[in-house]
Amino acid sequence: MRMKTKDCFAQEVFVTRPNLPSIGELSPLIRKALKRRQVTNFGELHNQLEEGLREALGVKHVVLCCNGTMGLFLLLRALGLKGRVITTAFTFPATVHAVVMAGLEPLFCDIDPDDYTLDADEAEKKLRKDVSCILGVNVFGNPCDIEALGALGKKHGIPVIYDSAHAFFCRYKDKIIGGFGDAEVFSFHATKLFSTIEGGAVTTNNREIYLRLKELINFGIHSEDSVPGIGLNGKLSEIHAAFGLLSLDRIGPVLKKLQALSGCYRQMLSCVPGLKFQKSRPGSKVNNQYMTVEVLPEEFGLTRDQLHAALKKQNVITRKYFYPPAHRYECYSSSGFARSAELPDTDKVAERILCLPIYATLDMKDVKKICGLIRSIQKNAR
Ligand code: T4K
Repeated sequence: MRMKTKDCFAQEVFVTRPNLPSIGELSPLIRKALKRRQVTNFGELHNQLEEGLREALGVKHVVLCCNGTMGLFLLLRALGLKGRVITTAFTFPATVHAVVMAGLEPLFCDIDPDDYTLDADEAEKKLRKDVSCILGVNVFGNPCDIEALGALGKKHGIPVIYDSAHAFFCRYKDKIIGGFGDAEVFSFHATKLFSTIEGGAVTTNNREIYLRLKELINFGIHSEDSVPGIGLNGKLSEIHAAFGLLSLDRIGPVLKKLQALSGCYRQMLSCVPGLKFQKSRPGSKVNNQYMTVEVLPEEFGLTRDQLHAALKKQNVITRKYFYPPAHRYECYSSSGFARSAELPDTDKVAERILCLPIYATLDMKDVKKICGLIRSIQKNAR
């Protein structure tokens, strides 16, 4: 399709860009760490960040770690699980790989086709004796059915944990995400609205889980003379913590900007036939870190892949998060848990989903231009 030159972007617009502090903001913190010569292993900035997050998320314990994947893996280990873990295949590879790496087997349940979170009814139907945990993903910041999953966990005496990689500062029933279930895991990667560049955290109100994790992220060491756990190096350095402290300071304006950009997308795209937005769970509040649309090919006139390619031609780099879904990964093609998975809604959403550019430094006029492009691509589709 031909597009007027003025409609195109001269430079690529990515799905996201990191929120970065200036060198002027960063250097006093880093200078202090260098002066102290304590640059990792639970230094002062690390401890300040843990304290700041405890307060911001209203949770008793925060364990900072080197990335969200390590947080997930070590949390699963800390829980001492065996057998199967009920989870979703509509997620980033980290979630399912962490389960498998922890020596556990995923038991996939389908997602709700409107909000993309784990279907709690299906989880209940699939729950069997060898299931030792439920791992929900608060996908694109939309909270799972926390009440239903919590009740299920309680009924069967198994822990319920959340991959909240996307859900920093999201809310469920007026409570901030971080203190739900037995524990939650955040990613603080550079692509996240709150970032330590690489990093993550496990949050919990359970002191036992906290104490076990604290050891596991430090090689399983309890004291100078005692190593009771098989742990790894999952620590967060002072340099990363410095980024986090500065990121925490500016969270309010970032959330406000993302909300405005998301509102603009929704307003300008709601009239386009064949585009469906993710539904939020009633009583929840998302952080708008992701701007997703589902492309319904019959009505839109093009498939998701065709829209993705058409936008790429105009320098708009969208992403197909999360395609392929985990039960379709090549690495699991010989695994029974993947081959036996029947997940029609997961497959359908994964085939149609597209993440549009959204980040705090994106101009509103660029969002309007992207919406204009999508509208004209759709109009010309037939
Ligand atoms: N659970 C869930 C549900 C997750 O989504 C994730 C991570 C995890 C667990 C694991 O958390 P971590 O272990 O990562 O803490 C990115 C992120 O790397 C990943 O953290 C995130 N989810 C996932 C959704 O997105 P990619 O492979 O898409 O990254 P990449 O390099 O293609 O970056 C996306 C775009 O961001 C680029 O097109 C350009 C922009 N970008 C990226 C980087 C790194 C920049 O502008 N600057 C940068 O420095 O995974």
